[in-house]
Amino acid sequence: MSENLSGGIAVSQERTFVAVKPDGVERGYVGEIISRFERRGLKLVGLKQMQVPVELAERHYGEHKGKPFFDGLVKFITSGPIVAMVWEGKGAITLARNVIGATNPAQSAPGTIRGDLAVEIGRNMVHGSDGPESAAREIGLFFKDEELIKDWNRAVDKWVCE
Ligand code: D4T
Repeated sequence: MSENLSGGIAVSQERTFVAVKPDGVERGYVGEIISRFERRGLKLVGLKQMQVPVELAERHYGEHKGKPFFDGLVKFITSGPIVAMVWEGKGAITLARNVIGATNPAQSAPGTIRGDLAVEIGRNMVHGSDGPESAAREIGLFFKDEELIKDWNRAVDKWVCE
C-alpha cells in the first residue's frame, strides 16, 4: 500500500471491511449506509449481499468467543442477509469507524450511522474493522481476491486527497 504525506502526518492507503448487518438490510438502509461512505470519499472495491454461515460468523467474531453475548451475536448476524463491502482510501479504517460511530448506539455521536439510525448495541446496523490486522483478516474471510477491484484510480480521487 502506498504512503502519502499530508500536513506532515503520514496516512496510508488502506482497505477496510464493512458490513450492513441483518437489521440494516431488514430496515431498508443499505442504500443510505453505502451512500454515507461514498459521500465521505471512500472507494468501493468489493460488494456482495450474502447469508453468513454459522461457521464464518464464529470465525469473524472469534475474539468474543466465551463472552455472554457471543451466542446471541452469532444468531443475529446469521439471521438474515448482510451486505459485505470493502472500502479503500487514505486512513480508510479509522475513517470508516468514524462514519459508523461508537459500538453502543446510545453513545454514538449524532451524524454517525449508529448515532442517527440505531438504538442499542445488539442492533447496531453496521460492522467496521477496528485495525489493520482485523481488516486484512476480515477481508480474507469474506472475499476472494478476484472479487476485489484492483488498481482502480478514479478521476475524482485528486479532488478527494492532495
Ligand atoms: P462490530 O464488530 O459489530 O463493528 O462492533 P464493534 O467493533 O464496534 O464492537 P465489538 O467488536 O466490541 O463488538 C462486536 C459486536 O458485538 C455486539 N455486542 C458487543 C453486543 O451485542 N453486546 C456487547 O456487550 C458488546 C460489547 C455488538 C458488536
